[in-house]
Amino acid sequence: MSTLDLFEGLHTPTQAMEPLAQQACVLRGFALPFVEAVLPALAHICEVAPFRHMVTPGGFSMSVALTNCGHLGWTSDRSGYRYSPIDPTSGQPWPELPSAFLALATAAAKAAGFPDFVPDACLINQYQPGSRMSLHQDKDEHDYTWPIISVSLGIPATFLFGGHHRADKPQRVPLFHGDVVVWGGKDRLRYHGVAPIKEALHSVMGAQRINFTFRKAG
Ligand code: MD6
Ligand code: FE
Repeated sequence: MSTLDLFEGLHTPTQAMEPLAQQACVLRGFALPFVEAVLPALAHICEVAPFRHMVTPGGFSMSVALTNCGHLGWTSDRSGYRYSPIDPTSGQPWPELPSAFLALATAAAKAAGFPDFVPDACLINQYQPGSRMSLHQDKDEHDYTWPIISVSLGIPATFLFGGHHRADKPQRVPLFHGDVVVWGGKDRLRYHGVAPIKEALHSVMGAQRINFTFRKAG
């Protein structure tokens, strides 16, 4: 029996779902039943491909530290943003997408109305107090028909969910340990970001927020 089978049927359609837009929602606490299986897999990834602060094309170091797992990893340097099968730090392929990650991502996508989603990339972000992510669109993927699945662990964050123009005033969405945000379809290219993280301590994760964003990039 695979881990995927173990998680099958764990979630009921009565899951608390908060709409953000027509094809975007928050699934409160959706990741909680997966956390116990996800954390050891995360620890392994961090040994093989440690968190690092990447440099933007503009020459600034990102306040969020990141790593990846899955076939493709998102990277940034002076020459631009891109997906690559190779971790530029190690010269090796990114760690495989763990089965517990795959189970979580596909179950969340299904619950949000994207039953055929299978990710090939998982960008893992580590936010420390003061880290932020300014408003941006996720535009480096090949095919925008697939949604973005964003999983929050650890200390709280305020997710900024905007419109199709940078100047559109974003909704401010509090996110807590175990929450999952899904955006796809006509909402796939909305601007979004994360407000500066406040000092806090989480009983399991400590003084950090970890975010997974699952994509189909290739
Ligand atoms: C979040 N993250 O951390 C949302 N996008 O809640 C993102 O929107 C994001 O973390 C592109 C690359 C990395 C990210
Ligand atoms: Fe994003």
